[in-house]
Amino acid sequence: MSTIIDQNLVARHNGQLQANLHADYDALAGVLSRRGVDIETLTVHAQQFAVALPSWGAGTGGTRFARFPGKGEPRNVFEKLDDCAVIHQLTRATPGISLHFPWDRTDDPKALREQAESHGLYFDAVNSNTFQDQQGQEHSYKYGSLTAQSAATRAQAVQHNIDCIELGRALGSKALTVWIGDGANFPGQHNLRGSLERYLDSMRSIYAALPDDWQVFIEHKLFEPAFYATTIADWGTSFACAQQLGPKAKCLVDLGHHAPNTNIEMIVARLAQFGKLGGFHFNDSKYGDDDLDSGSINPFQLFLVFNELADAAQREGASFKTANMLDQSHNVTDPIESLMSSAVEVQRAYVQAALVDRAALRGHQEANDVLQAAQTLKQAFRTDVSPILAMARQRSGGAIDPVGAYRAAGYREQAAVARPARAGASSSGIV
Ligand code: LRH
Ligand code: MN
Repeated sequence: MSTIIDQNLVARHNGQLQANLHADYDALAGVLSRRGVDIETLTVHAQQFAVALPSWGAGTGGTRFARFPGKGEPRNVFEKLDDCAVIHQLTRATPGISLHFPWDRTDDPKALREQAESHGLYFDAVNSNTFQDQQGQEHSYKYGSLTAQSAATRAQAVQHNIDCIELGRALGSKALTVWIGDGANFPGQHNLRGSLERYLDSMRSIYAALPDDWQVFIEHKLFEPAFYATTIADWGTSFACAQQLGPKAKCLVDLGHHAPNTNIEMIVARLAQFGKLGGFHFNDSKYGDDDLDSGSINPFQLFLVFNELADAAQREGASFKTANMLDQSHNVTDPIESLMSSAVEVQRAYVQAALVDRAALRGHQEANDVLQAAQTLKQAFRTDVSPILAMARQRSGGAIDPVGAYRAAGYREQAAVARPARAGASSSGIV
């Protein structure tokens, strides 16, 4: 596997941190063994963790007001891939990349696949885009895409999704994520039932085009860009549609797509119970779809989501799998640093959830010992598993301190030289 950053530099950087890591690791091993937990089991568990990177997160993001590009912005999908390779080289937790079409369209998927495989990377779910109009596009999506009144517009949107499946197949992907912004801004603008009937009709055509070993993920979102009624606004609508479509249709939970204070871990438990939990777009938010770094605002919620995944895995065994992806917008940080620290925060929640004493928890629940039940969860969340995450990275050939090693390597400065900034004022929009 070829690496982008000099692996000797990473080894030297690890060398400076080795002794402290081992001291912290041994101390934590002591704490956990008093709880009857073998730290080595958790470190192996951590090494098995993987979360896919959003290609669109490799560049600086923005809002409708403005986007302030950083230095050395990736200018095409191949440079986004290089940046993702750096993130995986240092965290060893992000082997998958989720592409977005047409933002990542390429005429040479073979070369893209070869570049990815040369860095030990693969392509996770691909994302279609019928929430923007492309140059020369015949029918506008201003009034909707898969739910548009115009049959020609719907057909165009369906065909785009089928094209995404074809491109995804050439790249080795096994799933399509369909998020549409379709909806209404005014009561009366839409017949609410009619728009969902048209959605299902369009999705049936997309479903029919799925290869046997593929899945389609329906991504719900409460609002934005529609501000009165979004066609796929919540997990209930997404679930009902996935049921209607068939076994290859599952629901994708983007953590930022809910009203404030929504109990997202309960949505996860419900979708898992009914066999329709397909995957996640991890991020964090305080108000709306803020697309902030995972675990940066509400790490306890992230832990509770993984606690539900651990419960489902205990019930269903190794066959229980979800497609885990990040979906974030990095407006004021170096995207590579944010994606590295976010992948580590999601991995942290995954390991903390494995620390939950599930037998004790069930005992307290069955005995209605409310406080002990709550404390059993909190004990796992309060446990600082950083030494386990760092040891897992080091044993997998990564960096004990990914951001430290990245900065020491001067990758961003080199990219700024190799990728001269495009002149012109700052634009707006998420990418
Ligand atoms: C919609 C969304 C969706 C992507 C887009 C970049 O808000 O979460 O997953 O297609 O962001
Ligand atoms: Mn998303």
